[in-house]
Amino acid sequence: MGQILLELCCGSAENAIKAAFDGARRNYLRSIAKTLGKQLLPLLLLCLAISAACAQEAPPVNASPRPNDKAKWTDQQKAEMAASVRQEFLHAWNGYRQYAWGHDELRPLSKSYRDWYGTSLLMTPVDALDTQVLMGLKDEARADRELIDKSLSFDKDIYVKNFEITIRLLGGLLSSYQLTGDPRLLALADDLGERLLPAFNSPTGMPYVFVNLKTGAVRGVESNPAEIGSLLIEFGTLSKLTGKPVYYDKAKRALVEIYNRRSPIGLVGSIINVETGKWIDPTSHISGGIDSYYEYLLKCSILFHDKDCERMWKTSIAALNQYVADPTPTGLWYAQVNMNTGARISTHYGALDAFFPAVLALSGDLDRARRLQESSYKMWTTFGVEPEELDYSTMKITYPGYELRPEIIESTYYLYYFTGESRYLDMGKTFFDSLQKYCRTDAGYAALLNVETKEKRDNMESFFLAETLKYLYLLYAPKSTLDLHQVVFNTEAHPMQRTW
Ligand code: DMJ
Repeated sequence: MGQILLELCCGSAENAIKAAFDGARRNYLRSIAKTLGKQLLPLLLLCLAISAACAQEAPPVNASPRPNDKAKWTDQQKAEMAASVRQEFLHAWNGYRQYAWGHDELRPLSKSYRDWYGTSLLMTPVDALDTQVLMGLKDEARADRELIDKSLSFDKDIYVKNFEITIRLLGGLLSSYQLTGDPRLLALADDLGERLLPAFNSPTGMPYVFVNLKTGAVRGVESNPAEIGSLLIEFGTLSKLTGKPVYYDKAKRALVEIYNRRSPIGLVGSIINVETGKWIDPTSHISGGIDSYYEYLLKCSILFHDKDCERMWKTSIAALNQYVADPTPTGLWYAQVNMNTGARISTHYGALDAFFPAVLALSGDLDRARRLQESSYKMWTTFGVEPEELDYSTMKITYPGYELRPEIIESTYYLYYFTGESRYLDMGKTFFDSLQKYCRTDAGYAALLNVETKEKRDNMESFFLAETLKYLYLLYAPKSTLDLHQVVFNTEAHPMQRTW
């Protein structure tokens, strides 16, 4: 009985102490005690005492920031922000059109282009198309679709990264198909899906890193949970839209296989061999290399009503919050720990980790989502732009670049959607102002080599148009532009609709 009480009361020490000192709650407890009789009172008092003891042992935690809705945004102000973001999207797209048309990416400083595999797969046009549709850029979307129809071919003797091609191209083709109804986009997605399938032919079912689009040959046995477990939104949607179960089955098996190799405390590591199924690096975290594995567990449970995914998500988030979450006196962060013991390895957090408040918010955990978003915001405002990574115990930068990443803005969008608090509109403005101030060039937008010196890098990743500016636009656009209750975004911000 004592043990049950202890677990009951220590389950959430923060909530317990809040409740214990909350007046309304006290009255509620009093009325229960009155109703149920005096025998229960000692039990309840014991419970409160244990709660308080547990809370004292827990590390101090910043109180959840409360909404600062004094300076509410008017519809007019939001519309103006959305229009400005749309304008900047056009600026970047026009740079691509002028200097990189038909290629994968714009080089915004040298005003040239880059192709990932020596030949173009139209990464930027495919990644950017649904943003154009959502922004109502009809002429741009039409020209983009014509380019894709005329020049995109996957019949190429090149080894491509299964994960990147899936989230950017397969995801982009599918969401644009759903938004436009253009059957050519679905046909391209189906062709691409068939060519990627051989990647899954490993002894474990976990995909190889690279697959040759023409021959189906594979290579790359050392992979990670994100690249193995973030394929089901795209392959699953393709499966539903084409009626071919093989796509769903292969991607789902990969996700389950990586989950099945979690440690006894429920965590996954950083690197695994897809042939032997043995972990090579047991470091667990929520950052790049693992991040979207967690995201897809939750999102696939929503998009496909997949009960296995729901169960796997619940087990995983409990382990993450028990061992990886780090509620410090300066705020909530997520650290690096050993997947088998939970022992802390380092205290790094960065631009990629900043996706997690979005996932927490989507899961209904607004308290942690808010707190973690405050930490991400601190990471951004400390330097004027967020670094790729810092050590949150010292706030010293460990990787100084900024790749025009979207995650912090993605989380801002989710938090605004679920709370309606104007704090998140304010945050979005901070990000937009910094982007314009430090990353804008006359040909588009450039990554930063160093967020302290603000020196630029000759790179504009396709996700800047697919994600960063899309989430920023949706933050201020009317809700009717896209209702988050009707779609699930893949990890490249391509919205999938459940039409089946
Ligand atoms: C994108 O390609 C995706 O969001 C991926 O999940 C992580 N990295 C980039 C953006 O930072």
